[in-house]
Amino acid sequence: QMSTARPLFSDRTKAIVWGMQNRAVQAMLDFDYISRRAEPSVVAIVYPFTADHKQKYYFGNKEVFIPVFCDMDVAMRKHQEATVLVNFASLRSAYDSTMQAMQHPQINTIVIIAEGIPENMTRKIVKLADARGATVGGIKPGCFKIGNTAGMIDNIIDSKLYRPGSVAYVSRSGGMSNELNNILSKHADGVCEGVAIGGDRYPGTTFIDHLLRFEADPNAKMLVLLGEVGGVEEYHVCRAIRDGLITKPIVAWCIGTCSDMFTAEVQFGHAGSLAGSALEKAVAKNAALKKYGVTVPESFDTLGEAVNKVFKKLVKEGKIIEKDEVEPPKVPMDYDWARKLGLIRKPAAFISTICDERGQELSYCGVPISQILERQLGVGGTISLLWFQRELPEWACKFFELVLIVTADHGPAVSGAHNTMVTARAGKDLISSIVAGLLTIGDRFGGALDRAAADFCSAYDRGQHPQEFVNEKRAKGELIMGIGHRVKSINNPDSRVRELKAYVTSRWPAWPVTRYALDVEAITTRKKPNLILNVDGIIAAAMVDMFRHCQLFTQEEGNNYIHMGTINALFVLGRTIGHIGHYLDQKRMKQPLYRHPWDDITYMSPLN
Ligand code: Q5B
Repeated sequence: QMSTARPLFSDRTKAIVWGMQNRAVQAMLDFDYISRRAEPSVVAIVYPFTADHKQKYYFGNKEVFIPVFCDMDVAMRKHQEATVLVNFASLRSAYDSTMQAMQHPQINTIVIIAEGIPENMTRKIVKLADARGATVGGIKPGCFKIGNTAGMIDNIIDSKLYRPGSVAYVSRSGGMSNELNNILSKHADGVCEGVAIGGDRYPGTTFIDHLLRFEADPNAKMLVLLGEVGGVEEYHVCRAIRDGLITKPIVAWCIGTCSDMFTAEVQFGHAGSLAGSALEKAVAKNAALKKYGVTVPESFDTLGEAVNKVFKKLVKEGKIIEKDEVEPPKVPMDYDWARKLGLIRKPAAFISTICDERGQELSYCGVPISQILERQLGVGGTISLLWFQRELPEWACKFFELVLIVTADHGPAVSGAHNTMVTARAGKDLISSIVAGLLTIGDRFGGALDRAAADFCSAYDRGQHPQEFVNEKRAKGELIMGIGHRVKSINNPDSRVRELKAYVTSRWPAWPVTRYALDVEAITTRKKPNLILNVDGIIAAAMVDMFRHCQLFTQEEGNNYIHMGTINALFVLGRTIGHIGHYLDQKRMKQPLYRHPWDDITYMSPLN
């Protein structure tokens, strides 16, 4: 169905790729570069599921932009120089996109990669293809490479596909073509052009289409056909030889000669590789080819030797003049690939030791989340892994959860909640509003935990009597962190503190620093009833005891955690829950912009 003389590809062939196949496009550009093409072979990409944009690729070590169009017709109109469509559409959309492409006369070759297109659709495509070539893969060294044909760049270099040889071949599939690329580079001077027509029962083009093209191509000095069991295409080749349409020497082999060893009919991988009659068997086709003067080896294993024999003869006859090998330009290796191969290393900008999301399953400090759920480690266990990089005992994890519950909120009047509400009512978003609230956390409000922990444990470690500690603080004019509350007192006890104290004193293996803090409270409350051990203070003292008595931290590690700001984090985390609640509450009730009433502000000018 194809014009016999028309070459499919030249070193100026331009293609449009259907589908966001970044690797395949880059592989084509890498091939172009080592083939010393002046320009990349891919001029546009069609991808209906995106807006028009430009995609970056490398041409050698230069970055180039290739336009991506969501509409194929626009891509064709803007790139009328494109004559090839490499269609990576899935089996569901390959038919429609191919039919659409065939409405553009500029396209003379369509490469369809999808497998599994229904045969009735394939036949319609083949019928309409008329004088166009449809293949699944192909390569013309020095000129053009279709998509992923011939594999990775090192394979292409190894098979010398960056410069033309003298042998043109046609095969069924990419895998078979790869074998030939290798064999022809080792046993002859390499490939002049190679095409894989696909393993379908109704291929877009046939062996004879390409062999007739190769016959007309003065650069193809010898031909290779790698067929397989199934179909009768090889007999068309025999007839063409008989009729003098093919005169160049051919080496051929049909794979699947072992099919006779099976009692039943066997299908070999490809849809078309099934012998429907004795004629379609590989053995019969090999015999027929041999009868018509084709060089047919004893087996696939000796295909290379057969090629070499014919090649040497042509060299001897002066029909092939071997050229000096020229090194191809070096394609810079992709960073990711080089790293995978262990060829390069680079100091990482960040180190992370708590979480890994790269594998199949997210893990927190090495524990997969499915296990965290299965073992019911809960939010406390998750904090234990992500904050402390170890699995803390159940009593500690439950304590974290208890802290989150009791610190989640303490009414709309406290600084944090107030700020969150004012911000929400000013029309700000959730994050701005909760952050506005969180920013009030500090020594006076909710953020006294770290300093309370540090002060209580330092005084305890120094063996300082609680009274001396209170006196020292007073002498220095410092407030005792973790002591005192605006509304709670011994007369109006804080139930949160009571709950936490009950939990710690019943579950902790030892709680000397908590004991010490309670002794301090006994002294301060004698001075003023509101100078109680507050919620910050009890959490702080309990955390010091946890670090020291769970047997999972050294003293130094425990102290480091205290000085890092870890304990305040518990209040921050808990109170975030409440701030979110206040934000949603204000939004739900569509509360207007807040303006503080004048009568609640005393205006005093220093000049009055
Ligand atoms: N005096 C908490 O003060 C508060 C003293 C003290 C020695 C002290 C104050 C304080 C340390 C920081 C701290 C966390 C500002 C508190 C929290 C979360 C919350 C909040 C909520 C929630 C309260 C009156 C007299 C003065 C002071 C003396 C006070 N504190 N002496 N050590 N620690 N504590 N913060 O009531 O002789 O009269 O001059 O800074 O632990 O934030 O619910 O509201 O969940 O949201 O304003 O629970 O204690 O007392 O400053 O008027 O002082 O007591 O020197 O003595 P007040 P002040 P004097 S929990």
